Amino acid sequence: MSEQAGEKSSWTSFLKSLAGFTGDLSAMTAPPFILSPTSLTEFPAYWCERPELFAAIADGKTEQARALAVLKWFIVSRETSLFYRPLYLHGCQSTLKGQYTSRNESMGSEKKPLNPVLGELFYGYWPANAARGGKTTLVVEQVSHHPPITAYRIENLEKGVILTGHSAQKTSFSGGSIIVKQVGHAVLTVSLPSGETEEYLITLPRLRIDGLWYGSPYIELAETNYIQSSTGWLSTIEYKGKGYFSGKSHSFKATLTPPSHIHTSPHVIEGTWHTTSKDSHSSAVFHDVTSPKEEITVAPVEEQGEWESRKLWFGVAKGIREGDFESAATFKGKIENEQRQRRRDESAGGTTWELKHFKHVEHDPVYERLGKLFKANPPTEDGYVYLGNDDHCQPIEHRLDILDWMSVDQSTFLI
Ligand code: HCR
Repeated sequence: MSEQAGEKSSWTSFLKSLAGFTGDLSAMTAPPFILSPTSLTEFPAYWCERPELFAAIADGKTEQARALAVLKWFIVSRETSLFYRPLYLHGCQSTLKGQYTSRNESMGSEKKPLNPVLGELFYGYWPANAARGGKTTLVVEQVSHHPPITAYRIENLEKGVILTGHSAQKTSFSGGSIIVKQVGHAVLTVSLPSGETEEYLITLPRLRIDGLWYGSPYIELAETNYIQSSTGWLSTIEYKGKGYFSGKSHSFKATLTPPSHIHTSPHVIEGTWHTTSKDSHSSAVFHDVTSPKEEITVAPVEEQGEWESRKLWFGVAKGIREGDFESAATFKGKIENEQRQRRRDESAGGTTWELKHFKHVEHDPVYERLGKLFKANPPTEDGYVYLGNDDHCQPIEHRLDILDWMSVDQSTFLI
């Protein structure tokens, strides 16, 4: 059988195995040519490929300006309002473009990322510069294996902007597409010069993996997600594919509405999230498909610890990149066996794996408090509190402030 025919038949069997499937897609065996050499623990870096936009949230002079800056960082390719010219001058694309279309650009189609092991870590940073102020750091930890849950923390402490979140996925197969419900949320905090802290609850959109029948899967975002500010400003972001608002793939419409005591017309921003958008408060459209994103800086593999993603998966990733799938499978098998043994040892010894940077809490009070304002569904979610515990960590006083703000019992962390 030719290589192409072989790929076609293994893809067809994969599709057949998907029919009627619900659950954890990451655990499913996929044909080699659809495998990505990158672990899912690296994905939170997509939140910050435009570190200027992340930092610029702190520069907004009003509640409205900051809410718009958060929305811009989250989605908008380029701002059109004169009010936001300074941000536009930095040149930018959206976090969504990185998260959902970058594999198509770099690898030809969406791929299946490596399924992280419990305790896997990914660290990196974007260096300080004049435009973005301080260094922006990223700490990621795989906090659960079954189901896979990834917790992350992004900080630009000089600017006082921090993002803490976790992400899991529930997948099902329907109408020829894979439907992925993102479980989890993120909380962005901005420390204001007044000493107050502004919070933003960010929920996550659903995604659909289309193009399966053609063997070239790609992501389309669906339904709605919200960014609720503690100041009352709310962004509602609706996603549609071809044939709806603009008849284009990756279309969205974001509406930023003021709190009830402010009487101003909402901002309505429409466009396609991987290219451009337009704000109803002005009429200009900007394009920004050429501006280069900034890759995260990561320590060389030789300097990484054994739990760090690129070190842990080195052999597997090399095999996938070089098309040597036998060697990739051997290395993968070794990691999986080692993990199984670890779990057996833990249950024999009556112990459980201890997380390094995060602590699980049954209820995230920020989700519950801000979620009420837009009737979040579900009304409550669990969360992961950041503990620090490494070179990237902040002074203990700051972390205690956060625990206090999250109404978490501090004594738990002071043992
Ligand atoms: C669904 C997905 C794993 C999860 C990935 C998530 C949802 C992870 C959190 C990020 O913030 C955003 C994100 C982006 C990815 O698009 C999404 C992945 C796309 C494919 C992958 C499946 C488990 C693999 C499916 C296999 C296919 C390609 C047939």
